[in-house]
Amino acid sequence: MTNRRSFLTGAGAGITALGASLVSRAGAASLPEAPTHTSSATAAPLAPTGGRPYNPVVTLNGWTLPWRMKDGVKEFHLVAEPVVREFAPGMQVNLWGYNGQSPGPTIEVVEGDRVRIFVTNKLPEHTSVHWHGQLLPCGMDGVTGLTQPGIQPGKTFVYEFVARHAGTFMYHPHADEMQQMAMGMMGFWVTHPKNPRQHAVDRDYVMLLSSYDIEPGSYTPRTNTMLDFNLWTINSRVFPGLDPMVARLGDKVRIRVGNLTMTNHPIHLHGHRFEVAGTDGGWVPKSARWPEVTTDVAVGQMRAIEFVADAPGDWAFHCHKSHHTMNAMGHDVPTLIGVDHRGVAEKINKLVPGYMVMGDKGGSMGDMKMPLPANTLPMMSGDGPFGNLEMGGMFTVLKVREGLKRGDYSDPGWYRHPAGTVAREWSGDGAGTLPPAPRAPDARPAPAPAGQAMEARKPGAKDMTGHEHH
Ligand SMILES: [Cu+2]
Repeated sequence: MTNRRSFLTGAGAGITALGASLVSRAGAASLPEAPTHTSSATAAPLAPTGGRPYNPVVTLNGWTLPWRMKDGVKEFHLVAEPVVREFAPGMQVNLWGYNGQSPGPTIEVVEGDRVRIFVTNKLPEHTSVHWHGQLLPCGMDGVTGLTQPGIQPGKTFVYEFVARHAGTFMYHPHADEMQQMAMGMMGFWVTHPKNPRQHAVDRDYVMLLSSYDIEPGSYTPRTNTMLDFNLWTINSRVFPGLDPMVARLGDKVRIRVGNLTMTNHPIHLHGHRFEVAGTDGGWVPKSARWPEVTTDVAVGQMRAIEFVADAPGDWAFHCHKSHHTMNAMGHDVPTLIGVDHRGVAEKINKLVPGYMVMGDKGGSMGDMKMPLPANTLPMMSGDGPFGNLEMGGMFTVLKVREGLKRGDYSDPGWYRHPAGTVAREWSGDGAGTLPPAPRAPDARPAPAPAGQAMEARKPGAKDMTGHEHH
């Protein structure tokens, strides 16, 4: 398998065949190999090696699972196991995933394919795989206790069904779900149309949204967290660890997003209008699509957006919840904008040399270089061509360039703006001699002068002058 794959970076490093070592000799004779992948680089699209032709997708900072064809059935082998995932350079996390990665490898098949998936459990507890969105026999739905017993540690189960309709899907455990998904167990699934010209695009990116609660300086998510996650990831990576999505000027681009976090994500793209072309149930008829620049992806949903990359540049692509584009932070802190700390800081500095006032001018960390615990990331970071991007989490960049080669996904570097097209400091008449900004008004009531009692009035009550208030 390894020699068929080429990588944007890493040249195939990180793939090893586990296959036979996993199972008994008798089992090995019938089990397909289970390739693993430990690099967090974006793998090149995996061209089909048999069966009906299709246009393969690109899993951002991920990869696609190779298969073998046996008697007309596409056979895959997933191994549920503990993995180490680099969220961004400087932060490694202990997760659970499939075949060496979280998320697991993307599975790509064609409408009408008969698919057989072997699932080997190398976790310390039972698991199962639910094929989210597929129309399949009930007993293949992967719900522990309802449609099958859990797959015990060391055991291999086999699922088999026909991929009945084209579209965007996911897979994840339906066993001890809160823990297993909080540890990163999930993967993407694309069923391509029978006719490769139908719904054809030039570039087709896929990503899963997941979230983690990892105390700064530690390596393993807290899996009992219900809502208060502190790392919001695309394919278990955070900015600046996410690769850019690259497109050639004029390319038709699809981005498929699946949400397996515990909250919704309004996904926003700059500089372009897109249409939601696919949902959980399949393709949206052309007459029912409408233009958007942000689309909300609710919990458990998939959305496929499509647009023509008609604007050269480096365009932000991100979740619009601003705390989802930051990395881990202590957030039990008051808002200090407008508070005058000067006297306080001087006093504290006598006791604690080096004390730094934070937040009185806003939250920007742009100029601060604070010591961080080991294995964590700055809250807002990422160097851009104009300085610190002050972003983290669910953020990456769509890079649209003229004259790229078809199928070239390598990072073209930062956009070179045509002269006179970049916002700049105004230096006309009067610049530098502006009056100081007025102080912002304060919503709190002025304190009552000493010795004078405060009067409270109820709406509708008569005041001392006899007028009625409304
Ligand atoms: Cu979000």
